[in-house]
Amino acid sequence: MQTIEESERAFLVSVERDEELRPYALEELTALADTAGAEIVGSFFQRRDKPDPAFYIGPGKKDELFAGVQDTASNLVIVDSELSPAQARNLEEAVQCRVIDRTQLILDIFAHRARTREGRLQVTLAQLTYLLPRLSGMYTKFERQQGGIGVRGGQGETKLETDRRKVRDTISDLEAQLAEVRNTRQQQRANRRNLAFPTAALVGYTSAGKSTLLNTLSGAEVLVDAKLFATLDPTTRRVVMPDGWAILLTDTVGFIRNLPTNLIAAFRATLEETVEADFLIHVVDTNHPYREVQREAVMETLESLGAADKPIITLFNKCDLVQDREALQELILDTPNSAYISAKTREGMPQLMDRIVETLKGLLEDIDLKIPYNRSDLVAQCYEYGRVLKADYQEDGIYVQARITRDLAGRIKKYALKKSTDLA
Ligand SMILES: Nc1nc2c(ncn2[C@@H]2O[C@H](COP(=O)(O)OP(=O)(O)OP(=O)(O)O)[C@@H](O)[C@H]2O)c(=O)[nH]1
Ligand SMILES: [Mg+2]
Repeated sequence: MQTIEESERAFLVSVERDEELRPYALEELTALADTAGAEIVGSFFQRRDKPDPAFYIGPGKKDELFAGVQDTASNLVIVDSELSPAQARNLEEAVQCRVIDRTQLILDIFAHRARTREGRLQVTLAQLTYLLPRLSGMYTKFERQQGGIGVRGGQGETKLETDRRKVRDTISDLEAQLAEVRNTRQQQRANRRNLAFPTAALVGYTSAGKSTLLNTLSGAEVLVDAKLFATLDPTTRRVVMPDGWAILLTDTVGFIRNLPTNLIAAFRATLEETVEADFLIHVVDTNHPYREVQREAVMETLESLGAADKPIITLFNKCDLVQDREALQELILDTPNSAYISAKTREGMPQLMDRIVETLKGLLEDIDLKIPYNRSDLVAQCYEYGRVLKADYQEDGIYVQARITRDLAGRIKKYALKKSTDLA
């Protein structure tokens, strides 16, 4: 299901309380619209405490907006927030052309980007969930007479009722399919957890450089793109630190300001990689003029996912673009557990490794074990999922001093000689 067609002439509309956000709001919306394939021919910004409940923009501005749309011969208006069905309808009447909102725009991009079955199911489900309460308003003269799923283009109540039922049926069907895919994924994750392997997730604003970093660290070939939301489906790679520590690192979908909550819900499964990780690596585009707005949006999203209290390493990426080294130093001093790096030039990789190792140590436990010879596989696991400080092969068993993940420690604690102590 695709909302935007190549080279539609789009006119952007943004309402913000904060005048200072004006250039950013429009720039980001431009990048999104451009990613979706629209041609941006004009824009309209209004400083306003709250969007108008009926029109989104102030009703007094309708004529001005209409003139702008006319002058630029636009055939599509893209609004920077999620619109209520009424706002969308009224705005369409006011500007006399099709109106879509930020959610539809992001969904459109996601629809293009989804590669895996789960990704595609999630996007379609999110699209239909978005569509369902809006069906009644969709039979306007501005609606395109085509549409991938056959729910558009009709007239009248009966058609509406049939369409609603069809959409609901499709939604249940998609949910059932997704449940199945999720089962498989959960199984895979459970298998991974069994290995008690430390896992980390790369999080950050879209285009911060997460995929570039994963590629740099692991030699993976993850799609890197200057466009937004290059990554939609998660990729996991094993990353080995120079002194033998290893983690499983997952690259996942980027966050964005005003990410609608139902979209977050739809991507819950994908984002579970983030929620389940032992720690997070927050990649920041250091040179971005609205870096702090982006950092805040990421932290808010993490909070809504219930992942904000995990250990976080903050990486100030793209430092190759920053001239002022002192400013970088200051950022590091101001931010706990942080480093500045360039995923591109590899600057700062040793510091990043240090941060990872330090964070790992915080996740590990010191443990003294006496392992019977018939369970020598556990010794191997200690080597693989932590650090073996000493292994002494005595007659009555293998005496092992190790620092291992809490998961593994929990599973083999019956072989512990004394109560384990947490590493400070
Ligand atoms: N100069 C510079 N550019 C970088 C660096 N890291 C990434 N980039 C560029 O930033 C853009 C976005 O990089 P990605 O790795 O795709 O970003 P991402 O965070 O994975 O983005 P999404 O998948 O969209 O969330 C690309 O054009 C990269 O080449 C860096 O350290 N320095
Ligand atoms: Mg990416």
